[in-house]
Amino acid sequence: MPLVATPNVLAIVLAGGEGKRLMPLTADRAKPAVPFGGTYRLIDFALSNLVNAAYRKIVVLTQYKSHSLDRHISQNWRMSNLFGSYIASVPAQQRVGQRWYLGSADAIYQSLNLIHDERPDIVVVVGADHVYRMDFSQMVDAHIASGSPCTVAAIRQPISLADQFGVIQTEQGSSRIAEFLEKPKNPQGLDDSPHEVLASMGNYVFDADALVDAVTRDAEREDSKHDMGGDIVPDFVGRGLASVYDFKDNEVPGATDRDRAYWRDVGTLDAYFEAQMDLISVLPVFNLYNYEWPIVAAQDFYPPAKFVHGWQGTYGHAVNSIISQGTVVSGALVEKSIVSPNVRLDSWAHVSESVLMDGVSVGRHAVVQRAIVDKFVTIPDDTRIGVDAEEDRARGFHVTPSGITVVGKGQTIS
Ligand code: ADQ
Repeated sequence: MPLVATPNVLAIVLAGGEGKRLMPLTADRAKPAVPFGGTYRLIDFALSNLVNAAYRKIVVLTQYKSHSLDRHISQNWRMSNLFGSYIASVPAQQRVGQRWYLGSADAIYQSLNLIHDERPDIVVVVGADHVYRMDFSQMVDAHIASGSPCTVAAIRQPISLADQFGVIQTEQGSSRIAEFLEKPKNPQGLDDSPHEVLASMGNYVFDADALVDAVTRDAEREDSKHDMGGDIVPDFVGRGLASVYDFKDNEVPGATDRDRAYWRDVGTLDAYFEAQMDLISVLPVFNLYNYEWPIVAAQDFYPPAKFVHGWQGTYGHAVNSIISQGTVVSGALVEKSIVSPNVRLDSWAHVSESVLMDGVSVGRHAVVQRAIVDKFVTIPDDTRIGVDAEEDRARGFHVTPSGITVVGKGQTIS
């Protein structure tokens, strides 16, 4: 394939995952649409990274409960198609038969018309459910320099998490991938660090023709799950055609020593919760305020957040917290929490170490601690959430292994 100095790059964002481990937050929405950090959705990290890297031809492949994701993309990521720029959400269309996407590789296979139409040199394929900053153009440069048709972005992770990732072994002294095991049970640690593995980040760069060939062959295979990590990458590796791109070589402008090479898979409720608790620590590892590589938040037109005295002169205040626009803290105390737009907190309410999503209302004297409360839940006066795990389970709330109570969208609380 002739590679030109500035290759024509098409970006494909895989956004069709169910995110079962984030239930109940994914009961009603796709995982990439799960709200994060007050005013973001998980997909905003991948899209911001692509746009900041000056990639402007982006298709988002959606499938599972995609309504709120589609709406989010059309409202917040509309791009003028000047000079051929676009961010388009593409739902599963059953182009190759009466079935929805099987796995992520099938999603690409069923959308090959997009590649045929765009005729890119390079296709960047990224997941939509991680929190990080990454300049994909540096990975594309490394891909071209390596001469491999397939490049996999990788980061070191604790060996205890290996069964959640594709684990990579490279040839000695080379970036060529010798072995790729998808979610292995007993992987080998790294030579220089036995307690770590080199994990795939689920981000790939392909020569376009090689990707088309691989997903087309894969579609014929009956023993395939049609999965990028489980089938397509191992196919390239088996043919000796895959290289690794080490995420620690990626430098985004404005990064601090603390957040350089920060990457979080927020695929479990506990990881999702912890990543948000990091944001509200005094010195967070991940810096939302790096405007040199902005992460674009939802563009809603709410009034500013407001803090007022409530009943009997109660003091409305918040500390070590993110409070989003449209929220009114009336005589309540908020500590170490993420409060999304349009939340109401009433007198004597005490919210700590919690994530409250859009439109939640917290009544008088209510106590909410170590909890995630999904959109538009009304917490009546005097209610306790996150105080007694047994009580929470009995009321039908989910309690995570580390004791975080999750109240799903639309759950009623008595
Ligand atoms: P997982 O995240 O477990 O592992 P998967 O569930 O396929 O893999 O999700 C990857 C991305 O594809 C997500 O953004 C998801 O939303 C999307 N997706 C899944 N099925 C899809 C479908 N049918 N249509 C469209 N999009 C779909 C992957 C890799 C591992 C790697 C981890 C890193 O397989 O090798 O280590 O990501 O987190």
